[in-house]
Amino acid sequence: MANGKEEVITTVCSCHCGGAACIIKAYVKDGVITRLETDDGPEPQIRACARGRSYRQRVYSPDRLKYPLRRVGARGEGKFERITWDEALENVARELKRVRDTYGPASIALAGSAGDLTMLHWCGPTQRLLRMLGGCTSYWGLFSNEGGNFASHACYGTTSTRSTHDDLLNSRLIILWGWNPSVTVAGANTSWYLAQAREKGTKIVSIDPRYTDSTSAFASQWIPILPGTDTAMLLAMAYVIIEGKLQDQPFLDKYTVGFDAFKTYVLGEEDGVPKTPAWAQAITGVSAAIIRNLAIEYATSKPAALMCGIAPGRTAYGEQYHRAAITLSAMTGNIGIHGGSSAGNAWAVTLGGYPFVKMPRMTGGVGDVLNPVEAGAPRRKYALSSYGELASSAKLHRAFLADAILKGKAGGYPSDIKLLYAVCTSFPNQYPDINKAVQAIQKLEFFIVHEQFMTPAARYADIVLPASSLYERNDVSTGYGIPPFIGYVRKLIEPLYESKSHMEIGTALAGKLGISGYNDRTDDEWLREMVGKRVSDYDTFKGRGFQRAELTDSYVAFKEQIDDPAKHPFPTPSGKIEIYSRQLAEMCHPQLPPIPKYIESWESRNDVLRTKYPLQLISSHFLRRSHTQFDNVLWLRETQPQAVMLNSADAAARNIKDGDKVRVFNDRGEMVIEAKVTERIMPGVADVPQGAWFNPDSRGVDRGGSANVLTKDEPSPGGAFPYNTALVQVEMVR
Ligand SMILES: Nc1nc2c(c(=O)[nH]1)N[C@H]1C(S)=C(S)[C@@H](COP(=O)(O)OP(=O)(O)OC[C@H]3O[C@@H](n4cnc5c(=O)[nH]c(N)nc54)[C@H](O)[C@@H]3O)O[C@H]1N2
Ligand SMILES: Nc1nc2c(c(=O)[nH]1)N[C@H]1C(S)=C(S)[C@@H](COP(=O)(O)OP(=O)(O)OC[C@H]3O[C@@H](n4cnc5c(=O)[nH]c(N)nc54)[C@H](O)[C@@H]3O)O[C@H]1N2
Ligand SMILES: [Mo]
Repeated sequence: MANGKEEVITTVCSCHCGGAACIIKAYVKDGVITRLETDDGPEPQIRACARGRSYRQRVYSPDRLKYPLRRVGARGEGKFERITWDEALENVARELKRVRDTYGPASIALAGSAGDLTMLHWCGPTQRLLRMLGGCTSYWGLFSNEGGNFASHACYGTTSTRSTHDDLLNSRLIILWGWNPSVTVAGANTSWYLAQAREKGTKIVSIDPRYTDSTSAFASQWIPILPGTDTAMLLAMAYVIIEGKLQDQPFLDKYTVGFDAFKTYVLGEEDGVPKTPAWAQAITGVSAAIIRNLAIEYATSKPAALMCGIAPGRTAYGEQYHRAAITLSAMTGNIGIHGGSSAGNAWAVTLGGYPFVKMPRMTGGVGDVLNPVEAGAPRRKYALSSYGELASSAKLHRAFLADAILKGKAGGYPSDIKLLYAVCTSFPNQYPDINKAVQAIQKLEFFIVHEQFMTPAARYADIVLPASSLYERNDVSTGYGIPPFIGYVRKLIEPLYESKSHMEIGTALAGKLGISGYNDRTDDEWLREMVGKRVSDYDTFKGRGFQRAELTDSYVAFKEQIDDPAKHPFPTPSGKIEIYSRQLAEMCHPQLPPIPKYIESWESRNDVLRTKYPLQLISSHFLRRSHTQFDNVLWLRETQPQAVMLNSADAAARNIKDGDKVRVFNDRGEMVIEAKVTERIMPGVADVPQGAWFNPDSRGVDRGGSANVLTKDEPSPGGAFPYNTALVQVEMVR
């Protein structure tokens, strides 16, 4: 409304990050967002980070997609023509029908992810549409922590394993294991609680190949470790604890099954290899003395919080790391108590009784339609009993998307994919082995993308439908179910140009496809149903912009199970924490053993491939981006260059100086990128921050520095994406 008045509206930021639902105070005048600020109210404030505060730059970015586009050049060439919405929708509807009728609905695949961590406008509306059209090939495999999920299902029977992070103030020792919440947020205020813990004198230790911002701000000890070897260190810690009889045996006897089998393995009685600190030193690069000291400290500093990040689990056999960590927290009796940690994973959701968990989303509790393609499909062989619908064998693991397009049913995949519909995800950019994904895209008959910018995903599409931004539609954001609050995302301005929301696009396509009953409500009616009774009054919540949980104390995962095990068994087959899993034993998969074991990864330090590619690559999450999102925001770009982090010894051996242009390559791909030479990463490891936009030159060399030109599409047996397992070489550009 153009009345010259400036309104101040409280809303929240939401994007695919570890915060999501951080408070934004938006200034809006004459239908234009003029300024964004964040929470300056009472503590604990829910303050937005640099990304949230720069969101206006994203909304008003000159490269916002303005109208529907149809490809005119070759796929990936980036040549498009403007078409009308009507033409675009006709074209999409025609192709969806053609592919469904010619090959069957399973030939249509949905690629989806978060976009924003909101309830309504994500890929849910498209999922609903495709299911109503007859179904589609859908996916399983969380990019982030499928290894952690597998381990949590195996040991606890649930993935809801996390306490609220204010409980860290009750810990005597905090171990940040591959966890860098100063950058990844991990729930607004996690860093604030860590800062308070440090001020109180709590010892904080960080175990990470990199000296992270969290290490520098909070930790008094940094233990660099070689990627993918964490399980070996955890097993050696278990060895020290067993050797010193420091385990909490009454806890193990009362709440767990299978410790004896684990002990037999750790002591070497099963395979002749005692998992001693000296054994682990040779694998991990961490000295035996440091492993021994930390083990004793952890076992004798109760309550102690083993805060397990999920990056060490995004490795070739990532689930073993998570299972070993859970076992260690059980051995020290740190589960279900204030100041402890279940070690499930530091990103997990929280268990029942906590008001904002398991919020329904569009096609995730509300607006559900069953997927006819999955009806009657048998369970996947290696799915655990608590997996629910994710166990369907008709679902494709997302890491295999490219391979499945290339090989189809003949290659053992559930369907022959002819049409790909990507919403709120960056395929090929964020999927392992981009170069294979690019080949796969060429094989598709049709590729539809909803996008806000000309991203690598949009560049390969046949039709690009311009999506509205977060502040151009109403929604509700819960983040990952981590923060003790939810936020109302208020529509601040009308959708820019011709952009539309995902729900509007779904509704318009349903019309073209003759699907009735797709959407008979306003966005707010949907949201009101999703939020349900979780807020006392929906309109008050909407007006205030957020609601906090009324918690009288920090929430502790599994407290009920520990306080009253007879009444509250663990949701596992045995009712106890399963250090030994009979389910896994029955699967007979050598790389999914019933107790956690160290399995050396492919492309490890001992691989012969290392003569060619001597460095272990990891790809950390970057402060100035959420994955690919915000990469085009110039304010944020100024803060950090996209660069490969190299230890000065590795750089010197290659004659590389800070800021030099280097090639990073292996058999899967190659990029040219700046080098950041530093002591903040251990020798032998290179880090390319994930999420940069793939930008191949005429020789196919990526000039954007997108980590996935180097990664491999081979998930762990439990389903973890192995983003942090890859060997590379780095050389000066000649
Ligand atoms: N700013 C920002 N925040 C984000 C995101 C983002 O893109 N940007 N993404 C969000 C999402 S969806 C997710 S899933 C989370 C991801 O959160 P994380 O997985 O926790 O983030 P990473 O930076 O990949 O990894 C954390 C740390 O683990 C270290 N690490 C890597 N490999 C290993 C290993 O093998 N062993 C050990 N011990 N450490 C290792 C890295 O050096 C890094 O410092 O972050 C969320 N938050
Ligand atoms: N090498 C490597 N690769 C990784 C990782 C890693 O650690 N290393 N991490 C993995 C992890 S944990 C994750 S979760 C995935 C993330 O992978 P994705 O979820 O695929 O990544 P995003 O960048 O969030 O992609 C969202 C895309 O949707 C578009 N979009 C369309 N509509 C909307 C909308 O309405 N709102 C918003 N906000 N965006 C919209 C955005 O512009 C963007 O291009 O990446 C994974 N890839
Ligand atoms: Mo993620």
